[in-house]
Amino acid sequence: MTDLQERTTSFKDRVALVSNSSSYSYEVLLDTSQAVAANLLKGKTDLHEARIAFLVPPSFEYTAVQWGIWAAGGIAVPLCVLHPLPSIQYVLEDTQAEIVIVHADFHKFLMPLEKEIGVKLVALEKVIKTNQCVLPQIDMARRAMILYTSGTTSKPKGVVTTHTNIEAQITTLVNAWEWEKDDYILNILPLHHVHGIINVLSCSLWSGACCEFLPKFDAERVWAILQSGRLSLFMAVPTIYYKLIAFWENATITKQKKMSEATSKFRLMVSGSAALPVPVLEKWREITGQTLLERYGMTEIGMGLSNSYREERRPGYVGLPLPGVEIRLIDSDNRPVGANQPGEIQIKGPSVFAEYWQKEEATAKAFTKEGWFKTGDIAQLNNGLYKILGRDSVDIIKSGGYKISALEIEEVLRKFPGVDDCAVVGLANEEWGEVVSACIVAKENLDAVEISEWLKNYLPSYKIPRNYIFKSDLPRNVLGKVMKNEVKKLF
Ligand code: MLC
Ligand code: AMP
Repeated sequence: MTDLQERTTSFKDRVALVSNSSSYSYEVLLDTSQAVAANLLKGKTDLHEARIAFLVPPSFEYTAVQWGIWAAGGIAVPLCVLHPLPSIQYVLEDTQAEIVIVHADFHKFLMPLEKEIGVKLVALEKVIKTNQCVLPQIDMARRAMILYTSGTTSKPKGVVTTHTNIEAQITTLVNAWEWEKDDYILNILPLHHVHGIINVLSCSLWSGACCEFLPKFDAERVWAILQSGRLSLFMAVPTIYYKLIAFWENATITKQKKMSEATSKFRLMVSGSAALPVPVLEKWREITGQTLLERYGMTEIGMGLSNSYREERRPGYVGLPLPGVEIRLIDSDNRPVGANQPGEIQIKGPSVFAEYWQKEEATAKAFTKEGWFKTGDIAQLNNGLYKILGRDSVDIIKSGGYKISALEIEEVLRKFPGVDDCAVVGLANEEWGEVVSACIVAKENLDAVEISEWLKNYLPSYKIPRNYIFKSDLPRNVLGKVMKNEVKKLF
């Protein structure tokens, strides 16, 4: 068992999860995850870091599978329920996962991959059925999870974290935000990224608290749950706060009053994964009385910087390093910068990931000689708190809290018949942070709707461009490189 699982033996009778209208105690979670482990081991003593992929919507079963893989000594590879087949195939091939645990809703969808790449589909019901065996001792230095993140390469990279990394990512937040066993949180985030997996689900379970799942965001349903009186915590990306505000604004005055009263009682509300626009923070404070705590994180590091739980939360700022996180800001000549000067955020500490899966060169490139992880984000220290200024790459887009590689979309777009060349950029937008937008050079007249429909075969909805323009050429510098900032101006 991992430390996370061991801890739960002290809260056995407490409710761990609320999922599909049922409650599950820590004891049931532990027993079911041990059954998953036994069903995966099938007589073996240890999975020895075999990659076990799973396509299961956010739920009790998702959690039991994740814990079961860990208990059996495997590496958990959560797949995204929104991804089309080619994106899933890429992850399965990259991790060389031999099996995928599949929820019944996705079985038919994944079936072609059994033939195509020889992966074995295992039905979720089979994996969670009662079973027992002696479980291996898990060394905390072992690899635990691979999450895929888009970056400055066209294909996403697998971010490998060990059990030690995960524990450090959890405990720093539990301490800083004073999680306790009486907390109750709603999870509305996807469970193939750290925000949902670590900040919400794992922190809750570490604390003996309760996590309720709502697998698909819906402003009306979220408002109903926020008003139920059972929640103490809420965490989301800025787009979700934007959408909740829009719903509140459209409600009657009587309903608005009820919503405001209920949310004013929360212990803590957190925003992250993308810059929180100050007007959104201010509006949320006006309607709920809650000053959102903004924090900064990344798949590779968990959370790095956070505004204070007890002291000043400065709008537009992300606060100070979390306990155990070392941070420095570095200029383009690799020298630390002083206060009020912009520099790249570099991070060190036990929460920083181990490696990009089977990408030695990319891993080496991501760290300095002294072992600092280079985030690519630019920040500055003003009056004692950090402010994020942006990123060093125009090829990374953040939309709805998802990190998206412009290069990945361009590579697919270039295959659309008639597309000669293209440049994908993120256009600033208060609701989405940035909106994916494509400038296309075409041999013939092309229809944007047709392009979007075709792209959906290869990319999830959040990566599909929402704006298109057609030009005879792309703006380039003297070296022939496309100037993305000029492309943005064309829209
Ligand atoms: C969807 N739509 C978009 C869009 N996504 N439009 C523009 N840009 C986008 N990115 C449109 C759809 O086409 C549709 O339009 C409508 O919005 C509803 O679509 P949906 O698919 O139902 O969207 P919804 O479920 O509302 O999604 C919004 C969301 C989602 C905010 C809930 O994006 C989300 O879950 N984001 C969280 C991502 C996350 O967890 N990131 C953390 C990464 S970890 P129409 O016209 O059909 O209505 C990380 C580290 C850290 O970053 O620091 O945390
Ligand atoms: P991901 O790779 O999906 O984990 O996204 C991590 C990236 O999200 C970081 O590198 C930042 O660019 C961005 N990010 C996360 N939190 C914040 C924040 N509070 N403000 C601005 N950007 C953020």
